[in-house]
Amino acid sequence: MTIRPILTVPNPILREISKPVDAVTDETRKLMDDMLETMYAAPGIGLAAIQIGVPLQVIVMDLARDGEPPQVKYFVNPEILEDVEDEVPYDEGCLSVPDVYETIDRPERVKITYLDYNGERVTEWAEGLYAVCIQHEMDHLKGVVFIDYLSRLKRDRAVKKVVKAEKLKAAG
Ligand code: K1U
Ligand code: ZN
Repeated sequence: MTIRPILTVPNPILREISKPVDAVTDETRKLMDDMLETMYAAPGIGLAAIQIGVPLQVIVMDLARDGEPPQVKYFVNPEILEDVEDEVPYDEGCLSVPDVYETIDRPERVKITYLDYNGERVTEWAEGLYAVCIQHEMDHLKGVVFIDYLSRLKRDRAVKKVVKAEKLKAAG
């Protein structure tokens, strides 16, 4: 498994629309393995393929808390079938916008369908952090980053903060 670099804003690749995967093959599984390794190394609780520069509809997630056994989930070609009207706020972060956390409102429950690691179809309701995270990750597949829900002022500040931090990192 390989840890791959995570793209950060304002990299235009993060704005690309991800394409559906034709079939879940060993190549797709290798991508998912690399994504999981990359997500754990970051560390994070979710990752979309476009965040490592691959424009395919693939997401990995592990919502286990410290000390809990892993709860790894893989999503290929996920779709939202239904959501509820009620929205809940959550303080979201994003590995592509490091060290920025902002409160975003999203539907509290969503019914999703996707192919898993073995290419089997799964259809289920997601709620709580699972609902927040899958909606955040599925936004990435549409080229949407969570700061897009903020005011222009807050969004610009967030991007500037990331660019400055990246410059400092590059300078050593
Ligand atoms: O960049 C990403 O898409 C991953 C992102 C997922 C996410 C977090 C919170 C709300 C919605 C979506 C992250 O993983 S940010 C890092 C993070 O939340 C975290 C990191 C270490 C421990 C616990 C959480
Ligand atoms: Zn993100």
